Amino acid sequence: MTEKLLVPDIGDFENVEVIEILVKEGQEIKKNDPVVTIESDKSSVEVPSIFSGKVDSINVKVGDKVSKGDLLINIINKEKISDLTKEVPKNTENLIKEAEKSLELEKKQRPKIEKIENEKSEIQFSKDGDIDPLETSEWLESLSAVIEKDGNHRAHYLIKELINKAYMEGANIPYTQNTPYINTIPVSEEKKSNGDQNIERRIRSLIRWNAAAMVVRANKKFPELGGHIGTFASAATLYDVGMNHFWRAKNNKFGGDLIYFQGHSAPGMYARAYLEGRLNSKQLDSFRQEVNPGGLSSYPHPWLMPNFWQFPTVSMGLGPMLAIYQARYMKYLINRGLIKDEGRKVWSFLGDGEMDEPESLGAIGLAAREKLDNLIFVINCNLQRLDGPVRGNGKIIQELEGIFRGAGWNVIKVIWGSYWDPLLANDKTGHLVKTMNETVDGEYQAMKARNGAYVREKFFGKYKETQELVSSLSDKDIWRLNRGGHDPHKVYAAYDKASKNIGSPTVIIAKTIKGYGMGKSGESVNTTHQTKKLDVDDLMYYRDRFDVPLTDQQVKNIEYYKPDQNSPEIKYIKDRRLQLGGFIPERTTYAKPIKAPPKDIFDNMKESTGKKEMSTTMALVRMLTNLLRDKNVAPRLVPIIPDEARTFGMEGFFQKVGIYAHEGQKYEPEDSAQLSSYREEKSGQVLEEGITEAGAMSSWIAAGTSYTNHDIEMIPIYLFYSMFGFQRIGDFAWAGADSQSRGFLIGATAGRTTLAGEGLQHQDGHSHLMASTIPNCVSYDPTFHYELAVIFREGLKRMHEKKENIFYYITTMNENYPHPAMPSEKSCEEGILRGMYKIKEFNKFKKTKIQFLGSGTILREMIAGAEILQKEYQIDSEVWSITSFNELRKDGLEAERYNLLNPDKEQKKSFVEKCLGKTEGPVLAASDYMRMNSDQIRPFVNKSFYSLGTDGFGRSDTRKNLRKFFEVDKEHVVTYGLSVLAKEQLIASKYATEAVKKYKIDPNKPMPTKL
Ligand SMILES: Cc1ncc(C[n+]2csc(CCOP(=O)(O)OP(=O)(O)O)c2C)c(N)n1
Ligand SMILES: [Mg+2]
Repeated sequence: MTEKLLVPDIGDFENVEVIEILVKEGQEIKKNDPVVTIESDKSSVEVPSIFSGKVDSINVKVGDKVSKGDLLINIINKEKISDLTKEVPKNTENLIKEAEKSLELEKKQRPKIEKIENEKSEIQFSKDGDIDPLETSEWLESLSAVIEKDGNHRAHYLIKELINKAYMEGANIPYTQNTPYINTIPVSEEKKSNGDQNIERRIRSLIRWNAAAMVVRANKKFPELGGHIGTFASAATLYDVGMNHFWRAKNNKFGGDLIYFQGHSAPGMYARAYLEGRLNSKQLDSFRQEVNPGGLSSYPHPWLMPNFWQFPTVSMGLGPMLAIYQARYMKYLINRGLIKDEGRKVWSFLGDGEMDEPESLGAIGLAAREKLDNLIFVINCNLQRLDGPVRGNGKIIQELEGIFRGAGWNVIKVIWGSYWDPLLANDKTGHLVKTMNETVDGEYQAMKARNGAYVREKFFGKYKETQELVSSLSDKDIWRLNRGGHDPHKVYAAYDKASKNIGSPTVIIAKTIKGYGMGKSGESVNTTHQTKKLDVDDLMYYRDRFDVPLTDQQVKNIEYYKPDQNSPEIKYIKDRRLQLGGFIPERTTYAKPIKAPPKDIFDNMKESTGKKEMSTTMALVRMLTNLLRDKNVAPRLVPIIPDEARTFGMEGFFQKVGIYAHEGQKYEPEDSAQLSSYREEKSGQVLEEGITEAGAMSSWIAAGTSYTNHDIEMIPIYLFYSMFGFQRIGDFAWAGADSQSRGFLIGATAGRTTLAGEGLQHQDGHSHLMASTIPNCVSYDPTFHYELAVIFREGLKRMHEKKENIFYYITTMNENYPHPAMPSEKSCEEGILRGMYKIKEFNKFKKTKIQFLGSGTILREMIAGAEILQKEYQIDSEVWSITSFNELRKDGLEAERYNLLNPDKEQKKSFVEKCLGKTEGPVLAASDYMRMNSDQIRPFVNKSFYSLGTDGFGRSDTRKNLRKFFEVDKEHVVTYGLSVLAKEQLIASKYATEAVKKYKIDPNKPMPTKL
């Protein structure tokens, strides 16, 4: 029977234009196949069929205006579906089922309530302030009985219920997110390592030594090189346990765990790679000397060591956020069925000082919300940052515990080493834990800078109970009481628990000593961070401290130590890595290229839009819609939006490809009956990030480096307000570039006068200049839809087919205007890509000529100005569309450099010179950005050059008024054009003077930069 496919509910729009018919009469179509594309002035959306069948007749044509209920096509179908609203969007019932499924799964994954056969904990807490000790002990006994009989979880449940009850009865319960200042994992629950502890310690000592030697040798040679010893010295055990037992490398059977190393601990990774035979001593001697090939980079930089480092982390705060979004992206790929779920983990190593960065904590809520149990943070709490203590008057570990617990993380504190276990077990009165709780970090730090006697006096001496506790220990014994982060048993137990945790991310907060083992030259002293030179005595101490088998003379020579290939140490270290699948860190890629879409995919964008007006943002969204029909490209697109989809007219994507949500959609959206309803789905494609540019950028980097971290090439397209791009998250962009991310950044609503009403904080007049600071960023400021299409397709080809390590920054605007057809000259495409081509020539009078160079929306002002000059002043001109001043400058600089270095060879011409060399008249250039943007090509123009631009603070007003204010409207183009010609003595100056009057321009108005 024949069914009528009507225009569904499209929200508040009426009379929207049909811009594409996607089916033909007689064609067999399936349910959900797109039938037509309709476009309002804000967005374009495909209308899917709600029936399967054969297209009987098409009732609309391109250009028709339609509203809800209008007939689109008749379909001869087999199954009858009567109620339209039931079908748009897809069956809500399915969504609910999916959500229920995920709830069910979660329930299954939840750890079973097990009775844990704990030895009765011996740790007790001081009873200060207890008004009824008997009653307290009764309650505590009851609790112990519950733990004994029904396990920890039951006890936890009862406590929660008690708290709830007290709260409802009006009790003012003090809020606490903290547990006592002791290890989270009780001794009885510690999983023991099966590694050879002696040999691991020897290996660790050699790594420590070689790392320190590398830094000291470099600085002995060239004191300006710098480097850090203290950071790795504090973290060596944290890394070693991971390397020997937990971190699985990528190989042909497994995708590999991803480790974000703390930037300043890089020397330790080089020192281990040296023992593993991956680096030689010559390379170690090139630490921080990278200009010649083979040098080792100061910190993790994939750009500089592309086969070694995976993640740039040294700019504090970027690592934690990138790691969170990496873990989230890994789940995204799994949930979209693009990679297998192999239980891979993301580990991120952080400094306690680094946690001060807002970015470090900025996304921890997301990690918990998305249940990222594939993520493990390890915070190395050596209690110091660069200048001094992190929290001298407080306790960083407790502070972080509270923050992470509050956010919903699984928190594992590793504070005390095994030597403390018997003391804690004997702490019958609770005074030891009380002292631990009361001592602030400044004291803890000072104690480790002194000696055992000092610790006895200051720490254990506080209470007579604690004094007694250590009365049988010598000062040396007290000095040996170690911190958790230096105890491989405690670290192993924590890593083991973290790796098995289900349903939430884990943070391991480990207490260590900065400069561990460096003695008076560095251990726990405020200056440790910058210690990079050790004198002979210090080196001898370090050797003895870690039993490194070097003679005094070898120590004086600061020699590296590497045991023989067949030594047990080298065999062990290699065997451990073999067991874990290979070496870490290592950066490889086996991703297959994505075939760029056929040339004709954007053909419709090369035609004129006639009178129809459209913004370049809209043109871009149209292009993306086209791309979603290309079978190679479509599944690889990762559209990323920080809560601006509607601003950019992208809400059609919600239905078409869905919003990624790891739990699916547990609710029926308010707009469920509408075509562009808000659809969240487990396999959704859009990353709708909410209002976090830093988070969105982190997702972009994760997707843009997918080709190396997951061996699958993906195409991230991140759309944002251009002002909130580089300016807001420039450091992430720099790290993305270092990571060799490939993908598109789209600075939408760009241009200081084009985004009219939004004002000073929104109007971008400089993002292109910022883009130009990143060497591998290719940037464009196109005006017309065909320019955008040519640029975008080339970007796909260069990045994702040819795998060039570049990324694209393209600005798009929200001003609607008609778009002409692409000029037919063959050279046009090359010009668009290289940065300029001639778009118009006014050649009627052949007397006086001027060259206009414009980009973005201001090109249109120039074309309009050129027309006025022709019509009213008989002045000819050539108008050039500048798609990228940045690209032109790069090309110009290269030609200039070549010419200067090769004065006797044939001189190269810059592309600017090739274009403008033979033209007549002076040049006037303008864009919707600061003059510096167009001034970039000034050195390559062999004639008088003037520029206009939008220097100064933006402000809200109409586009017309703004362009007048910044002097980039057509009237100013005319006036300045005349004035330039007068200055060049090509016309009389009176024309310019008259124009100033005619257009009511105030020549005495201050520079807009001063207003
Ligand atoms: C964004 C940023 N700001 C400042 C620095 C300079 N810096 C390098 S290390 C450091 C102190 C780090 O302390 P912490 O995070 O505790 O690491 P630790 O070396 O103690 O392990 C600082 C301020 C940086 N690398 N990045
Ligand atoms: Mg620190």
